[in-house]
Amino acid sequence: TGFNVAVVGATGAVGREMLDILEERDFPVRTLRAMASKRSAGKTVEFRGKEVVIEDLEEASFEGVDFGLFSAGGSVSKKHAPRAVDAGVVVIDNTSAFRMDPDVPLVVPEVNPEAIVDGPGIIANPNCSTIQMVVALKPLHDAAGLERIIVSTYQSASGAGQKGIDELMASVKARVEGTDEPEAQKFAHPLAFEALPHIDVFFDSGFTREELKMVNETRKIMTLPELEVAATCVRVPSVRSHSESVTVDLDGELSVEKARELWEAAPGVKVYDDPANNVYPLARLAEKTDDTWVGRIRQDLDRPQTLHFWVVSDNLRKGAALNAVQIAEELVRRRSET
Ligand code: A2P
Ligand code: 11C
Repeated sequence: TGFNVAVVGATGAVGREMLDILEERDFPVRTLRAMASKRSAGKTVEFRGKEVVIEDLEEASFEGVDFGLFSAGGSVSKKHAPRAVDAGVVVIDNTSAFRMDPDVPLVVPEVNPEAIVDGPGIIANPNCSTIQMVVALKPLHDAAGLERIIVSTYQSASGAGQKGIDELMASVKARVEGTDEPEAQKFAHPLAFEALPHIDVFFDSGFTREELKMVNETRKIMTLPELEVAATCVRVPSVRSHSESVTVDLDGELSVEKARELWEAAPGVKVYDDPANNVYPLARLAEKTDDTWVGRIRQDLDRPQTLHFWVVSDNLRKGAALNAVQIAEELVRRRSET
C-alpha cells in the first residue's frame, strides 16, 4: 500500500525539507526516489532511517511514480516535469516554471483547495512570500473583502537555496573576522548586516520579478484578477523564515478584535500578538514550524477599513516543502474517499 514518491532536487534546501516533512507527517510512501543532478548521483540521502541512493535526474525514469515533488529550479522543471506527466505522474512543482499557465492550478490548500485537479498533470506551488501572505489574507477576505494590499517583505537567505545560506554565512564570518568578503553571487551585494531591496531581476516598471510574483500569484490563488497589490521585496540576513509587513484595505470595516478572532479560527494561522510583553512573530520563532504567525495587528489611525499586520513563516516549510506535501495529502484524502 501507499504511493511511490519522487523528490526532484532532493539534496537542496527545499528538497531535504520535503524528505523530513514526508517522514514527520507519515505520508503514505511506498517507495521514495531521490533525484538530483549528476553531481549528486550515487550519493545518498536519509529517509525513515534508511539510505536512499540519489539518481541522476537526466537518466531517471518516472515509470510507476505517483507523486513527483519538484524543487530543482525552473529550467529543470520545464525540461523534466512534462516527461513525468507523460509517465502518469502528478507533479507538484515548487518552481515558478508553470505557475501562471492558465491550465495549471496554483494552490495553497488553506485558500483554494478546490483548484486541485487529480490525475497526471502539473500542480504549482506558489512562491514562498506569496503563500504566507494569502494564508493570512484569506479569512480577512471572506469576512470583509480585499480591496488593496501593500506589502513589504523581509526575506531570508534560504530563499536563494543552500548557496544563499552559505553566502550569507561566509559574508558574516568575513565581516566579523575582518577578512576579505567573498564576492556576492546569489545576491547582488554582500548580505551581512544589510537589507537589499532587490530579489530577482528588475523590469522596466521598476518592480522586480519577485514583487510581480506576489501580485500575479495572489490574484490567481484568490481568484481576484483585479485585486490591487503593490509589493516591495527585500532580502535580509535571516537564515530561515520570511517576515512581511502587510497593509490591507478592506471593503468593510473590521476591528482588530474581530480580525484576531478570524485568524485564531483560521487553519494554519497562529496569532502571536502581545506587543506590551515583546510578543510578536520573529523569524527564529517561525523557523522549523508549520504555522503562519501573525502579530502587530493594528487598525489604521485614519482609515477604519484598513488593517496593518506582521506575518512570519518558515519559507522552506509552509513557503515550499510543506505546502507541496499538503497538496499531495489532499489528493490522497480524495482518493481514499472514492
Ligand atoms: P545538486 O545538489 O545535485 O546540485 P538549492 O535550491 O538548495 O540550491 O538546491 C537545488 C536542488 O536542485 C539540488 O538538489 C540540486 O542538486 C538540484 N539541481 C540543480 N540543478 C539540477 C539539474 N540540472 N538536474 C537535476 N537537479 C538539479
Ligand atoms: C526568494 N522567493 O526568497 C524566492 C525564492 O519562485 O519559487 C523562491 C522563488 C520561487 O528568493
